[in-house]
Amino acid sequence: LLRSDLEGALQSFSGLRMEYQSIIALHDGSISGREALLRWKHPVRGELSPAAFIPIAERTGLIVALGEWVLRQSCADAMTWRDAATLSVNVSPVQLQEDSFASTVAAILQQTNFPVQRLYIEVTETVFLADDVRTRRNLTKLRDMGIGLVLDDFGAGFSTMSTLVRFSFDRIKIDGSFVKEALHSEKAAAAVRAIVSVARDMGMPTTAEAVETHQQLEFVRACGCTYVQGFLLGLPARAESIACIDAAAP
Ligand code: G
Ligand code: G
Ligand code: MN
Ligand code: NA
Repeated sequence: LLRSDLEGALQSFSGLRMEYQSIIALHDGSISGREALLRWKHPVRGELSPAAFIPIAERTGLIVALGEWVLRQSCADAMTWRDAATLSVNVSPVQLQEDSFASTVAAILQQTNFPVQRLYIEVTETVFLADDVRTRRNLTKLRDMGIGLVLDDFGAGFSTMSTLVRFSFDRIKIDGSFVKEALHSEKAAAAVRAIVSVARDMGMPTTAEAVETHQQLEFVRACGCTYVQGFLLGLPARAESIACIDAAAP
């Protein structure tokens, strides 16, 4: 059911849109970048979270076309931003298994004219589950092109340290569950401190996500996180409203 609806949406890209959430640099409070988040307004079911339909898109292979649309739309939207914020795009492990993925990204950058050094690709550590040679090739190509690689949802999966040891990422995003629990759980707090410490020793900045309260913000600041993201600092917003905010700024 959802599958054929998604196929339909992909024919015309109707109901699909991107929203963008600010990524704030803690050292000066500026907007360092924005993460592109896919949204689908289903004609009957209403707004669906990507968590509800990305798995279907992955199983059916629709994620390849969908992911390409996401990248092209995000790069085109980011070209309208008045600031030089970076753009972070989530990419599925299935996309990375396509031989052509890196060259597709290169073509989209060329078509949209988006500067390669402002693009970050977020991957979860499950990309390494299959130990797939095409995945490694794609990631290496992306990094050689000058695209930043972010290890997303860090700490939520498994074999996390070996992922960090065996592949070079430019940034780590600490899974939101730790931030949520840190103020109530000394163990979760210790996990955040440990991740920041490992990342720093490996030369990588960290992003704390899902920051919803001032207390959480002060906690991740005290831990030494580099960037923060979350409802406290900015809700995901439509592309048009970002262009407006920028235009209104002095
Ligand atoms: O935006 P939200 O919190 O609802 O996202 C839920 C999940 O969907 C997150 O894990 C997020 O990384 C993922 N997601 C959001 N947008 C995209 C996208 O464009 N492509 C892929 N592959 N995943 C996305
Ligand atoms: O897995 P990934 O980090 O890509 O997922 C980002 C998801 O987190 C998006 O779906 C976004 O809507 C959601 N998100 C962003 N800020 C917050 C927040 O402050 N709290 C919660 N619970 N979710 C958030
Ligand atoms: Mn992400
Ligand atoms: Na995440």
